[in-house]
Amino acid sequence: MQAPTPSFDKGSLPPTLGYARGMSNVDVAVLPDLYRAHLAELSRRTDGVCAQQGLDGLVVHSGTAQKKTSFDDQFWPLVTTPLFRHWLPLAVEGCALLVVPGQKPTLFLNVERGFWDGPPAPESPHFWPFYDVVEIRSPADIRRALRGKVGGLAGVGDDRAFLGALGLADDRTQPRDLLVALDATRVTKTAYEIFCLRAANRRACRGHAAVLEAFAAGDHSELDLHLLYLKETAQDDPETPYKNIVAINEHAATLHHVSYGKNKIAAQSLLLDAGATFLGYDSDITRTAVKGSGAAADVFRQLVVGVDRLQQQLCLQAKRGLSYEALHDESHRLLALTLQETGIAKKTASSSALVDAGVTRKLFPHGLGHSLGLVTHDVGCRQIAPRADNPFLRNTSVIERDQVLTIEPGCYFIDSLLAELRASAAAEHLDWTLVDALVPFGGVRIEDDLLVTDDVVDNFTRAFLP
Ligand SMILES: [Mn+2]
Repeated sequence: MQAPTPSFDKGSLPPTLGYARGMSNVDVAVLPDLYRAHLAELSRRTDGVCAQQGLDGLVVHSGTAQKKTSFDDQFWPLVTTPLFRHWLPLAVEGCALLVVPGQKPTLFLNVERGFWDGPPAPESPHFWPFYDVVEIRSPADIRRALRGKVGGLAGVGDDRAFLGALGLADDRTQPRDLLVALDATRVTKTAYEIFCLRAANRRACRGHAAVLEAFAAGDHSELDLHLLYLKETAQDDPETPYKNIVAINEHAATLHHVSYGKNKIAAQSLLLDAGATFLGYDSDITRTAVKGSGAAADVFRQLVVGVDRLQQQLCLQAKRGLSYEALHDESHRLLALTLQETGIAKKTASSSALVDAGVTRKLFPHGLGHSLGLVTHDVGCRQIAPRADNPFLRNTSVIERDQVLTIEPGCYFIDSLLAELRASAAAEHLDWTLVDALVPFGGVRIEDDLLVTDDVVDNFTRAFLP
């Protein structure tokens, strides 16, 4: 085996990987064994895909940094493709992995460096011994190393030009059937992946706890809370798995509110949807907090408690054999009950009428959740489209053991959707004076990440955060 370039420290594994401030570090002594077993399982699954697709092997591209605009020389931070990250947590552009059934995988490691910048060091060196490393400086070097023997290979990644430069035929770069089959290999998680996803939860929960504490203690700007979260989780903004959603008051009705206000304001409610990564695996967590007094604040607080309770009920129901879409439907039934309890729905409206008339879907317009792993919204569980009344549902699979899922019901007061509701026959079911009083609170979402096991559901998030 050729040694990796000296710019990468191959050194021995540190006893712990420390991230979040104020909490004990993650013990990583188990990583090499977990990773060995992960690679064996990943190889087994990939071999199956190659056999099914009639391929001799795969070339997996790491990624190419994207320019922000052609008028400048600034680049977006590199995000490696999940196809590559499934194998190893190395964030270097222009690398490729050659995977051939029965052989040790070859890592074509791009060592071409200018003097302006350099690649980030891997978070952990545990993966190096499992690859034959060949140093390259361009796709042409890979093409030479393959010596034209690419007939039976297919290439996957973001960048068709890169794959084409390896000599792969057009119909062997990014074949759709192959990508769908590879997505499916990410649906159930290995013990290594479960370890990483749990650690990513632990890291994010520290940030959530700090932001919720600060929110309760005083007034802040959304930007202040965003920066506090980054500091507490030791993440730079581009390193988070998705842009933090930090929404005070009515901003919580904007489902992806990421344009943080810079002024300190008197807050009544806060919705924080923020995650963290661990060795390339994501967490995705949402909490909603309320403070202040008054009749409307009391009802909103009751709504937060109600959504939190139904969310925990749904987590307990996420068992193998159930279709995720049925669980999504169940979330609407439970939300209707909460609308009755809080008085948002009139006593004359039955819970089934609230669902059938579309009231719950105007107040909770997004899907119940999604598969989680190397990508925050992983796609392998949405191989078939949802029903027409669940257009944004990202998981239509049957729940199975070793899936990692989010459960994230919500209830929002979104101007455009309230206008549609007010103009419809279903308007009679709601107490509009109360709804109008709740608009300044924006909305509520509660989201946990959980692992489906044989019996009990393993909730990663609640282990670290109430
Ligand atoms: Mn989510």
